[in-house]
Amino acid sequence: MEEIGAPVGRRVMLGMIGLGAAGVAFGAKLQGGLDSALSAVSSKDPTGVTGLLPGGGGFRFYSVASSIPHRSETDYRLKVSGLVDKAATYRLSDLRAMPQTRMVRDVQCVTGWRVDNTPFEGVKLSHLLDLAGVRDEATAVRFTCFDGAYSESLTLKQARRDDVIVALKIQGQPVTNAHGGPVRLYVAPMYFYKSAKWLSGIEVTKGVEPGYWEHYGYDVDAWVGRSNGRSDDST
Ligand SMILES: Nc1nc2c(c(=O)[nH]1)N[C@H]1C(S)=C(S)[C@@H](COP(=O)(O)O)O[C@H]1N2
Ligand SMILES: [Mo]
Repeated sequence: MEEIGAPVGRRVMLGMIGLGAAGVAFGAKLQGGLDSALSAVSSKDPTGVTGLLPGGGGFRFYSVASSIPHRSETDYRLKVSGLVDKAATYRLSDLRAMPQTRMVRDVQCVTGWRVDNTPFEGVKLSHLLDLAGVRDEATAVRFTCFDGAYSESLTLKQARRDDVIVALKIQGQPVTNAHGGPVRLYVAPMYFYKSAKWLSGIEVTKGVEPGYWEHYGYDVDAWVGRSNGRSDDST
């Protein structure tokens, strides 16, 4: 088993360099478009892209897109498709009517910042997969976002874990627009880059398709380690 908390490997370092470059590019555009809550971008931040949000509960803001995409409560849609028997498109009200799971876990970004004991609430991804009826030939799930830029993926086994949810609330409040609202993914046992913001698509696929940062060298299997409430093995 790989050691947890070991120094970041070469591939992760490459990923961080990629993050820095993208962050600077975004940082420049950030000044123009975003609301005042986001203008407090920290110049000390090595990535250049993060800022502590006032009232953000210790969260920083990340986006690879050049502006914050927005969907109103009524416009929002989540499409479940791919290798399933029953593809479906859900509204926010549909998701709210499903069984809700609450869990309190640590948020850990691969660049180092963390927010301890953060309550997340939403629908288990496994519930949505069960409703869709996953076909035998499928082995993975791909997530797409309405920012039109980001994507992530998990193996089906990872996706079916109890601590992977389609989150509607963070810290007891609806997920804010900046943090990926109205709906984002939360993959508790993995680094936060797996937790796709502005979730708009869940596609069941034949194999794992590496996500956005994984093209820059981040690990596809992004386990944080046993420190985050995970006591089983990492497969
Ligand atoms: N759509 C989208 N999701 C994303 C990202 C992104 O750039 N776009 N960044 C990821 C990374 S690296 C982190 S640390 C978290 C940051 O979430 P926050 O902005 O709510 O703190 O979102 C993850 N999900
Ligand atoms: Mo991150």
